Amino acid sequence: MPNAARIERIYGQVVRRNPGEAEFHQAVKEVIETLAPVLAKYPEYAEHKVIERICEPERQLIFRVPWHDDRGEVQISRGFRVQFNSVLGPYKGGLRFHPSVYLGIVKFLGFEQIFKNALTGMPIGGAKGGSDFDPKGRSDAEVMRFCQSFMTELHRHLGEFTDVPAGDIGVGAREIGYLFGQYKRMTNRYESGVLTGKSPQWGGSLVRREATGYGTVYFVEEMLRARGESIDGKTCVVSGSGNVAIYAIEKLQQLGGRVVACSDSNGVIHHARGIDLALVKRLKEVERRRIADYADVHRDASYVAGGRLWDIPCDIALPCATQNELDEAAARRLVENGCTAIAEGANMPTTPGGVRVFQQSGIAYGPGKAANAGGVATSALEMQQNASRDAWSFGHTEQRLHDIMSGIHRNCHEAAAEFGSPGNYVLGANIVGFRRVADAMLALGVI
Ligand code: NDP
Ligand code: 2IT
Repeated sequence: MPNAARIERIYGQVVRRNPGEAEFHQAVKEVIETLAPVLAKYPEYAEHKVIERICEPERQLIFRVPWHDDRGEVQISRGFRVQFNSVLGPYKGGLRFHPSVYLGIVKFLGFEQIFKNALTGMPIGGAKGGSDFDPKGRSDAEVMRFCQSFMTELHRHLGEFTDVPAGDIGVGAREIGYLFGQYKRMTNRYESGVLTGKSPQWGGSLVRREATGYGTVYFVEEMLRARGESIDGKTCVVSGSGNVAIYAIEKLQQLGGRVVACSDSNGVIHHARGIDLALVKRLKEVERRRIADYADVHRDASYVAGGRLWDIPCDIALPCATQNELDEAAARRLVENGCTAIAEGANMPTTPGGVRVFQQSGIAYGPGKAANAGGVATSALEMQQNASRDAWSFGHTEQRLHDIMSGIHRNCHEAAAEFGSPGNYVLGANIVGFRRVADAMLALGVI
């Protein structure tokens, strides 16, 4: 069977076997539609049904998470962990707490995570999890009780050699603390390496908080360097105002970029003079407020509820909020306005139509599984420190992150050229990530 037809058939099977999971279908399609030239060069992958096996998670957990709210009422949330692939190492990937979470989102994220983690070159498999629990407006005590109930069920499936969760949307150091506390209590073990994204005060790695945002900007730096350009003096927009967005803004500013806009799910802040990052950090990290409040402090900034961030002219755009936040029309707008580099801090933030626009325009486009891999790579560095009972300095860890991002860029760049599409980081990332997983699957037999 011709390889294009084989891939089409596999995609059809994925859609039929996983009904109603649109994001998962989208993520699978985006990867496997680039793999025909790989199957042509390495027929053993088709012979051993490697793609078919990769598309089926090794294990999927769905569980009840009952908890008491502050009024004493019982609430019932749904918990998920999809342990997708463990040929390269223990399952690894974040937990997302957001009301939109359902199996299709967890599976898309877990599927992406397999290839992203392979790209880092670290010994980590792919997984994702989370809950439809909405932390917004919940007290610390409610978040703690929820996390304790979530871990009471999940702990039996985790372990430093089995499955190592971390943060994602709605899960940061506070939640990781409550989750770790309950894991420790349930197992009677101080097993630091079972979760990453811990506070550096009790086993976390320096730079993990900054890693995804910093890494995304390092990836931009490399893409621009390959074109003889740099970040210095460039106008930038960053979507979101959470963990990834904040540290992407910080690194852009350190490298001379002028960040003029950021957002949250309610609206957009545009500050032509440059975003005041200390204020964003205070509002979001300390006071847990909305980005709208930024405009109360800076009267020369504008806040537009439901605004369109991607309409703001820029040289560099970093989607750092959520999936499918940048559609075809937005992509056209960015290109028309002269944007020359996009890197995805978020997972799958660009719709397939948007990706086509970027690819046809020839601008530098770094897909999430390469551009945002710095977060999970630094999680793997945290695991390494925990395993050796060591704690590295900020400078040393940041240098390791920088080297890992340069390496990912180089590998994707070279693979794209090797397979006849120079500059196509989508192709490069998919091929490098896939081949690492596929070769390990061949070596480990039919499992
Ligand atoms: P946070 O929870 O810290 O921040 C999320 C940000 O995105 C907030 O500004 C939030 O706005 C916005 N957002 C979330 N959901 C939506 C939505 N449905 N529509 C519009 N805006 C939304 O999460 P992170 O910064 O950690 O994660 C951001 C992205 O980066 C996600 O795609 C995540 O998967 C990805 N990522 C994260 C990594 C990490 O290490 N944390 C690693 C690699 C990728 P609001 O407050 O209004 O909800
Ligand atoms: O999407 C991601 O890579 C993450 N949310 C981080 C995963 C991790 O294990 O650090």
